[in-house]
Amino acid sequence: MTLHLERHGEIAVVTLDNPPVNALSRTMRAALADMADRLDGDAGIRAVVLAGAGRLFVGGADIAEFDGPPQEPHLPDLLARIEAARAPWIAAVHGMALGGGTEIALACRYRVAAPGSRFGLPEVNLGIIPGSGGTQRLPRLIGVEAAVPVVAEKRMLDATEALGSGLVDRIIDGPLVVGAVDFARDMLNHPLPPLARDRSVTDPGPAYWQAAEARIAKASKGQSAPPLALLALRHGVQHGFEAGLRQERETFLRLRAGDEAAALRYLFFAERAAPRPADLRGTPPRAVARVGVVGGGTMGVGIAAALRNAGLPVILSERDQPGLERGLTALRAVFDAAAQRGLISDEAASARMAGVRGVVGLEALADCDLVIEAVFEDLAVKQAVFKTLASLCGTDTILATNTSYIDPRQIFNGLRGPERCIGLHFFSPAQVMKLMEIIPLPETAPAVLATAFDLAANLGKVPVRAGICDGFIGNRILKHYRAEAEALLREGVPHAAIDAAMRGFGYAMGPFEMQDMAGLDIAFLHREAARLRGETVPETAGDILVRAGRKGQKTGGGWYDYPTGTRAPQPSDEVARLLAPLLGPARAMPAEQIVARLIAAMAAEGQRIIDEGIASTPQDVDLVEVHGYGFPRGKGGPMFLAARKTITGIPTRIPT
Ligand code: 3H9
Repeated sequence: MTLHLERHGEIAVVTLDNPPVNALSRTMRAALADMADRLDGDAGIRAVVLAGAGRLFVGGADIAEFDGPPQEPHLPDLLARIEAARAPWIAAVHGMALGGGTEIALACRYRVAAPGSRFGLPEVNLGIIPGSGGTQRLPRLIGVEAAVPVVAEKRMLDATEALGSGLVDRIIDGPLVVGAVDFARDMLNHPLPPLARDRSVTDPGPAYWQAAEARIAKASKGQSAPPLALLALRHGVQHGFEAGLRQERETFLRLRAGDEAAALRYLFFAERAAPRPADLRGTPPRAVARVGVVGGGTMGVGIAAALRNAGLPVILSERDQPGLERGLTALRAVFDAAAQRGLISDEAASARMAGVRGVVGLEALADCDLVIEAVFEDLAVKQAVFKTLASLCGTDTILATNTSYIDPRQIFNGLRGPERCIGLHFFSPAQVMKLMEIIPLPETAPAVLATAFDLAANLGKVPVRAGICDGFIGNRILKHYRAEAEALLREGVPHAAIDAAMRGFGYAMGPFEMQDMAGLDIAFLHREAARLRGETVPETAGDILVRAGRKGQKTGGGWYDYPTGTRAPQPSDEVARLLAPLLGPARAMPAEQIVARLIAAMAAEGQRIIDEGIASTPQDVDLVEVHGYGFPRGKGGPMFLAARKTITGIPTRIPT
């Protein structure tokens, strides 16, 4: 960490140099406070330009410090010190100013920016609100209506918008610091504008606040920070800067010390560690320019869409023309839906489809750098696909299977060049779900593994390496989650109560509702296959329902009834009758106890998975749950909760 000082005549240039993102760590804050004192004492200095070294201005406060108590000098005090400086400070922003980075710029007398630079207050992503005046200074500079989306809804302002709204005073084409020094010289001849804190702000009135409150509450899906960020901003608008600042700081400190912020910080660092496993450092990935996808079903279409969304040309292969037509139609529907929802333009939707070549058979995949198989989950079918591919493709074509359960060693057994084979397990819908389980074989070459991680990064996925076992990480835990839910059911807890408890915890749906949506038959067939292999798999309640034709929403009923045309679950008399012999006497159980039982079961299996080396870290297990299975982000993950013991009822020692 260094703070550089250069003098350009009467103008001082102070450059923050704290790689990788110039975070405002305690030492950086202390150095800046000392620098402010030093420059105030230097009568030859009439203005100070504050810039950042490297690829961005400032990425915010140092998040790594948030697990401990706040340490002096506090950022709000440093910003007040900069505001009180004898010579005006001018923030020169390039790349990004985020969180405390935007806040320090707001405390400066002026702001100049490089073209393309962006300003944001993404604190709510970390379960906190801006804690150094962002909720107070921004509305005073750009108005309430423009500030609310930035403060509470993660909206970023690019340099042009920032200039238009009054956040930025000048966009500097050419070298930023040179331009900022010129700007400073120009400004010496003008009276100083008021500081942001001293500017007036107009209250937009009750109708505006009501609408903003409703919008933000809806979008924040139970997370507490966004509505509280709005509240702090509103308090300052209605009660003055100092009162607003006090409310902001009090809220920031309370949230910072809470469980939700701890969970979100934990995931922030886990997500950044995941794409860069230590053992692959120094192993360059291979270039992937031509990708083939085998199978035009739901998974193949989703994978093809994810590849196209990342700009990769795709060859989609099906075994016959009708299958290919269905796949291409489904793929077009994905892009059209994205255009209809305003996520991409109509032209972009057409361009994405134009980058797909549909083919019948596997011959056209011979020249691909990577082929991802997403055919029916059947060993013999997958083996046949790869046997043909291995005979068509060179040994440098990476062959990947999207199996969700089958041992990839069996799928690739006996193939030429096993070092180019790997499992890439996407989650449905693959163009949406962030998780990608990467399953290397013992023979997989490090460069192939590195290519898989690189591909995940290009697709915007969260990669997690998994060892080989039944269901890898995610589906193995899912099995135990469902088994525990069924154990509760047998103890007499109604399945609707179990679903409601898990929804209350933060899942979009409970375990039984989820089975109804995904279909009960897949897991049933999986159990039946194990039974056929001679394994002892006890009859489950799910088996009873499937045998009665209740496979979920698609058959109009599973755990619940779904009267024609609805997706809203209704209690089912038939289910009650079918399961009556299996269930204990009806019993009420508090929701927290239900949640604790299910999370404990997940954490216990997660621990076994780590102990067996199937997952490398508890963080990896939690990333799988959060990004592949809908575990509520604000809760961190089962391993996080088990380690923190924040849920009553989770055993202090996870049984192994
Ligand atoms: C805040 O400011 C609170 C204030 O309101 C009040 C305070 C009183 N701190 O993402 P990357 C690390 S809260 C510490 O891979 P990219 C990151 O862990 C903060 N470390 O790069 C990684 O480390 P490693 C508000 C940080 O180019 C490395 O930098 N700010 C921080 O894809 C590279 O990160 C935010 O929420 C940090 N603030 O994206 C912004 N930021 O190499 C959070 C990054 O060891 N950061 N690191 O794994 C980001 O959104 C992205 O990192 C950024 C760069 C866009 C900056």
